[in-house]
Amino acid sequence: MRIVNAAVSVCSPGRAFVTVRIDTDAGISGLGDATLNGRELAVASYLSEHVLPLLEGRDPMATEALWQYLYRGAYWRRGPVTMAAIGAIDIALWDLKAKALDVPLYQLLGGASREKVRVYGHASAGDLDTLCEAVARYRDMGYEAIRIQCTPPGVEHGYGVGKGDLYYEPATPGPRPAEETWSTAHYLDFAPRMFAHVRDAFGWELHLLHDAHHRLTPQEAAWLGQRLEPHRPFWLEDVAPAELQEGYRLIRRHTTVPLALGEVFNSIYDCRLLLTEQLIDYIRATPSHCGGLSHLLKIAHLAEVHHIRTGCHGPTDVSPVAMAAMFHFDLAIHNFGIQEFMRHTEATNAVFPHAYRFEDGFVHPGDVAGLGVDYDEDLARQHPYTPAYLPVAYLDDGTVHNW
Ligand code: KDG
Ligand code: MG
Repeated sequence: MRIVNAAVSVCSPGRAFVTVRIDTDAGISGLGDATLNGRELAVASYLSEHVLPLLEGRDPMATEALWQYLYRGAYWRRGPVTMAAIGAIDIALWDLKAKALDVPLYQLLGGASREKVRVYGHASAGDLDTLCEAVARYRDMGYEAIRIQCTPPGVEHGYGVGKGDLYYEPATPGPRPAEETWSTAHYLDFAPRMFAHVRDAFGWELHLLHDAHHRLTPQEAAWLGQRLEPHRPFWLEDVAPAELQEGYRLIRRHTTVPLALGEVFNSIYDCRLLLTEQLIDYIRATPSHCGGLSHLLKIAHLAEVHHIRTGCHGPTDVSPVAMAAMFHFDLAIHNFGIQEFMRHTEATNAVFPHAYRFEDGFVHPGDVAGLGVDYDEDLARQHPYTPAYLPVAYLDDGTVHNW
């Protein structure tokens, strides 16, 4: 079997997605997701100008050799654009390989290690009582694990507060990013009260998660972690940026709160120290941003050696193609922890019909050969690309902060 064609397309059924399709002379095709929120055209162009033309005539079953060729062969290594492009090719090749062997993809990753994949949903609101209503809504849908986000009084936009009931989409359409003002002091005052309020309302029946979205220093993160310990969060996510991985030593020394990190990572080198020193509990790297399944498996195996579990990033800005890749991966690897599952809109699901299904707080990837996802290209063409950007955050004196 040889690759005869590889193409990338960008569509916006509610939000933008970058999709790769690889075709073979055996009539089998594979799909990959190359979506990088707010930078979609950079990845699409890297793919169409520099990567896809190299694939014709190659053996699609040689996933590892092709990965190494695209990674080492470019000379310029790592980075979000390059690794999203390699990730999409790799996911498409695994999809193809599983279709060629007529098995659901998880069978090639070790087979099922569990019956189903525990997922968490996103409850958010502008005040605590409405937050509890959102938590109850997710609980009633069967979710056992729920991320809670609420706008702190005195802060214009709390991170992670969605506009609708079930869909959270931080990117706003337009030629420039929206601007938001942030106050760490108000947030630190409020976050422990938010946890206390939700625990009072729901007791211990739910796993509660929270995302600080890179906005604290390690010292502030340690302070917050200590105050959240009595409320036993499932995890506290992205408390501080991790360009300085050593910074997590300080956080770890001061709090036992479980830490999750890595949704912006694009290679194993971004988390090597975090894993080998056991500075985190959950690694959030995700296949479409982190070099595909081939590379993510290496991260998961290094994590396993150090008693760290996975919690792949699964926001609305990865397409159902990458979501399916995660569900197969989650079902197969031993050190799976939890999977983020933000709901895609009906418009998105119509463009990407899929076999994975949600039931009572868990997802199963389905037993269709390959990933179990299709791409309706005619429908996709009816949703042309609409540029949208993630917001930029400022402190109240005008200093640019981490969004
Ligand atoms: O594109 C950015 C989003 O994916 C991110 O803000 C979502 O932090 C996020 C999460 O935990 O899902
Ligand atoms: Mg996050």
